[in-house]
Amino acid sequence: SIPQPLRETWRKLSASEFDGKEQFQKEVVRHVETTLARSIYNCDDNAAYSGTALAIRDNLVIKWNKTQQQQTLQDQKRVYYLSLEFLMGRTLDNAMLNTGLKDTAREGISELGFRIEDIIDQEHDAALGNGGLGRLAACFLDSLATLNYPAWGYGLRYRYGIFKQEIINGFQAEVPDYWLDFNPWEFPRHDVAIDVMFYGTVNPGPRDDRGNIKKVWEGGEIVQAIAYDVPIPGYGTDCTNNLRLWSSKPSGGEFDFGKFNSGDYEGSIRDQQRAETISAVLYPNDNIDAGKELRLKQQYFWVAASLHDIVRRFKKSHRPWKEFPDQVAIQLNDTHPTLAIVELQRIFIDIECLPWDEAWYIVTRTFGYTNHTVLPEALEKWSVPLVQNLLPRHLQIIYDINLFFLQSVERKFPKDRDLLRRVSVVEEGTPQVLRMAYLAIIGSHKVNGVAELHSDLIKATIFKDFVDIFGQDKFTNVTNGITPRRWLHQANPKLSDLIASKVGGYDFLQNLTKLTVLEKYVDDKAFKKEWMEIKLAAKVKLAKYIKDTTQIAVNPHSLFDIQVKRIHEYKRQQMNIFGVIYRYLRLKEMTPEERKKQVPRTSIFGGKAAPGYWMAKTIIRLITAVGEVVNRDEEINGLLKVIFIEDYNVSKAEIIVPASDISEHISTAGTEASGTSNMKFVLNGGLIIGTCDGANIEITREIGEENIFLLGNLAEQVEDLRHQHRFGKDVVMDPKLREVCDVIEAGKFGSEQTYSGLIAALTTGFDYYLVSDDFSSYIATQDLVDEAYRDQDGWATKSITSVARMGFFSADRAINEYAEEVWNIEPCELPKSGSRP
Ligand code: KOT
Repeated sequence: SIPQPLRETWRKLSASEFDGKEQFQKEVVRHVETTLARSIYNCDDNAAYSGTALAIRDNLVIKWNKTQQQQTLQDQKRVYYLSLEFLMGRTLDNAMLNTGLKDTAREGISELGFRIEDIIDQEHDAALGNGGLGRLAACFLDSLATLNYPAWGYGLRYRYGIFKQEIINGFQAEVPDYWLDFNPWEFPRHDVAIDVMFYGTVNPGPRDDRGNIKKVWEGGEIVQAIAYDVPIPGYGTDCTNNLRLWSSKPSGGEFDFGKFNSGDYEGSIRDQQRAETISAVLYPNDNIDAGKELRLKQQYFWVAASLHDIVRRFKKSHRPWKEFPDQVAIQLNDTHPTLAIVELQRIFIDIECLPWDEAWYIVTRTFGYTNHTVLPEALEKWSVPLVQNLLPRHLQIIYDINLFFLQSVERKFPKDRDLLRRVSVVEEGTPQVLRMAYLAIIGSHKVNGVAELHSDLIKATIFKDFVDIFGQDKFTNVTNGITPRRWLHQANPKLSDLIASKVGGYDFLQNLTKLTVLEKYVDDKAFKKEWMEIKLAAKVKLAKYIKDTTQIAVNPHSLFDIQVKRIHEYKRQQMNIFGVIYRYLRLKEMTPEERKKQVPRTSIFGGKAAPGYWMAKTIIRLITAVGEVVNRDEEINGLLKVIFIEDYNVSKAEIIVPASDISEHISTAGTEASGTSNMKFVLNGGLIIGTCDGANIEITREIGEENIFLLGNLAEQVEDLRHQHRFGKDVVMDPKLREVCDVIEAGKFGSEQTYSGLIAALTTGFDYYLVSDDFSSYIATQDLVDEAYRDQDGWATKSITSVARMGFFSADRAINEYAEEVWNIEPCELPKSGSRP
């Protein structure tokens, strides 16, 4: 260890955080002039962003180092959150708010000739995720740090995040998202390099201590994982956790010098590229399993590197292996990291030479598994030949895990052959496939769904047999949450300030149930007025954004009806746009006098379709085509506008979410596990129209039925309805929907051939998502929305009451539930430095 005098010298020289405006400015200018080698003469917004980010980063890094030292010293149990996706969005604004430096930065930067908003706007989103699952991981990191939990995230450092969406001639086109040009928020750790092997063979090796012949996996291809660390600051605390992202490169340097020197320059480059391909690109699928080899490689690469890192850290403490689950909790964000279970078992039995049972006991106490979907097409299944080839030793271990599991089932339920077939990790067929969700359940001590209905559904349907086998206690619910720091304070500072002025400061951002105080003000005229003015200002801001990007003018006084999320048939954007068409047809029939009485509406859509998902792309095309017709129809005269916002992402959500009057969460009942944008919209004073699905149900329970517009069939009716569509005689389509289909087929929105798939899904496709069953209820409920909106005072009451009752949906609450029920971890307090707005 380090001698005392040396320690003293270091302590004296230790970097310290800047304090106050002048020091901040000095740091910005220093970074602009030295780190960036620019000057006052060529410091544009982008350089000012870089300088500001680097200055803020310096403070962040100091807190980060202290936190990591403190956590190492305390040596408590840590949680490792394994997620293939972290949809972080922008960092600078969040870092300033969480560290309490925003006001300092705003003033400081303005004296240097810049507007903080313009600078914040320079940052490229970190878009390493598809949608809800990845954004949840990001919200959870924010809460873990805010609540001082010792926690690390582990993910992949994709060179390309989710593609950028362009709308060309009304259709989606995908453009690569190269985001790493300048990323001040990551720190390469070239010293943390881990070799990961693929392919190869399993051969008998020497005997171990107990005389068993060891299995040696060897001769494979080796790829190196390089760690890139990202600091994750908590709000109102110095706790700054770590997100470690792995990047792939060939092992043994730039390229194979053997090949290079023998003249095979191309070959050596090819090897390099093959290795780098692993972390090159995020798979752009949400709620779909594509089953590609490169994806399996990504999964193993990331899982192997992360576990190696975790095990190495544990070994430094020289504790016995049986204490591993007292030090380490690993949460699997869906089944994507399920190989971690197998890899840890492999490390224990093949490398650390633990007996199987002892190893398996430790493994199963370490892992927790969160399920995010019941959609059959999203449940991961890996082809056995693929796994055999890429990870031969892991396949053997999976077979053994499965064998011992099936033996235990056989003991508990003797002679139930069908049960064994149903719960086996290996699904028979050609080829055989591995059911990763089953492996995740068998290897974990807790399995959770993400909203009450969803958790009940998985127990009653896809995992029913496992509840019978393992008992109820293994299965639990942790309803999702969102971070109020980003989704209220950062996205909607005016609303946050107004709330703070009534509930006694900004404490509510760390204790969201304090919002209940707002209910006292529902009858306060002045408060209500301010509340609605803030909503209007947010709508004006969005209207400006729409004007700037689409050239279409929308009326901020119209009802803003927003549906932004991944485009998917189960989320039913098609029902929304059919409803818009229906509304358009009614408006066209009206006399000018009748039209004057209508509530003007702006229907706003946004979201990406998976590149290979034709139906989703067709839905986008229909939305843009309806916009082309409706927006330029002078007879309609602004009573209806249809907008598709290109390239929906986190930073755009921060503009869109505060601006809704109503947002749509209208998935077929039982299909949306939770949804989290529903929570974001309500927290910002928007009402919702939605089905009895996912977290909508709990939102209704919290805010009251009178404050939400519910529609459609219930989850328990879905199976029957589907059966009727398939086998019922003379099923006639809802006449309102028929009318809509007719105008589409008559070519009102361009060639009817473009939409033939969409129409066929409703007819010959047996309407799997039950659009025709819910359409009439949807239309009727939209009429109720119009009616309610006419009464602006009543609307304001609903809006305020809803926000007041949203405390439950803080990600802090969700994280505390995981900490207590799943991870068994305690916070690691750091000395606190001041409170902040
Ligand atoms: C599944 C497979 C691949 C990629 C993504 C998924 C996925 C995404 N599964 N569920 N989600 C969403 O997760 C959110 C967070 O829990 C939920 O709110 C949402 O309902 C899921 O669709």
